[in-house]
Amino acid sequence: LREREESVRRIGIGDAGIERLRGTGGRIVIVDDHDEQAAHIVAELGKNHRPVHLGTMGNDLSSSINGVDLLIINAATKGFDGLRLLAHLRARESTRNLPILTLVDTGDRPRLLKALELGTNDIVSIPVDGHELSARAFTQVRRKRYTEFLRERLERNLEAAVTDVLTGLHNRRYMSSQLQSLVSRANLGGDQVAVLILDLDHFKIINDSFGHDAGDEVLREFAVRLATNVRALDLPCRLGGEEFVVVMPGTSLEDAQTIAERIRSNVSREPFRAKGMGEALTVTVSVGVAASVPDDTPETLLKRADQGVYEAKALGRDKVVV
Ligand code: GH3
Ligand code: MG
Ligand code: MG
Ligand code: MG
Repeated sequence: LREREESVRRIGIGDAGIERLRGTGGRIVIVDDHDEQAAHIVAELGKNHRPVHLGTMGNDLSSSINGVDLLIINAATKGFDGLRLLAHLRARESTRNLPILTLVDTGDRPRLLKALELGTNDIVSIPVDGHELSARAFTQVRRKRYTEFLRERLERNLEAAVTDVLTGLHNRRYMSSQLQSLVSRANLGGDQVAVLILDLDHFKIINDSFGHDAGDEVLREFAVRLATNVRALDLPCRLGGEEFVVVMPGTSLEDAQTIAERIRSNVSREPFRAKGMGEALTVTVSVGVAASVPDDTPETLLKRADQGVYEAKALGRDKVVV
């Protein structure tokens, strides 16, 4: 294939214009050893000041295809078999969805059918009508752009669905799903899982004294301290309000208690600073700790940790209770 690619003439117009690819233009690569026709295609696609970047297949197929919006293959090149190139691209994971427009001689039904069968996105007959080619090419580019847009939006939404908006920690939904599978695994003889529930002390006073925005800043600062005082595999989450949970896979009650104590002392030792608060403010947190026992459910496990929070509050707050 490499030899065949090398036999394809270069008709590119250099590397300019990649920055201008957004909008209706696109990065289009033409595989055609018919000079005149290739020049005609280049001229048509570049009309109306469309920011088009054109190139030809290089020696390295994967790098020359990287970032390309549309490939135009002449199925009737002399140098090599365009349909084999099409088949090759469709067989590879990285190029399976690459938009491809195939040029087929008018009346060459076998090649036309073969190209469709191999998965070309569209066909343009030779001799090439510039307007038609342009319309079909940019339809493919727009479709690709829109597909990319939808995929990016989907990824953002999926991430948003498991992230707490205020702090960037995992949210309750994520915590529940992770805890569910960790508890199930523990019950099947897997590693023990521990949880901490952390509830800021007298948070209402912070809000009432300094305002809701300052309260939010305290919550964000607390989230940072939480995240930086747990281990890499631990999952710091915000349930809502001033209530947080850390899910700790493969952790004993004793180890969880040590980490809880580390968080508690870090929080009370270093005063918090937030905009709108004149001086730094001492914040404290009450923590309940529990580790899974046989036949636990996420609910029974969290209930024990919650009981710890309740007792910590009763004992005067700023405490860890197992
Ligand atoms: P305790 O020590 O018993 O936990 O007292 P507390 O004041 O922390 O507990 P309480 O549950 O009475 O009050 C929690 C307060 O948290 C009340 C509510 O206004 C505030 N709050 C809840 N969600 C948010 C939030 O997202 N941002 C801010 N700034 N405040 C919040
Ligand atoms: Mg409360
Ligand atoms: Mg509280
Ligand atoms: Mg609370």
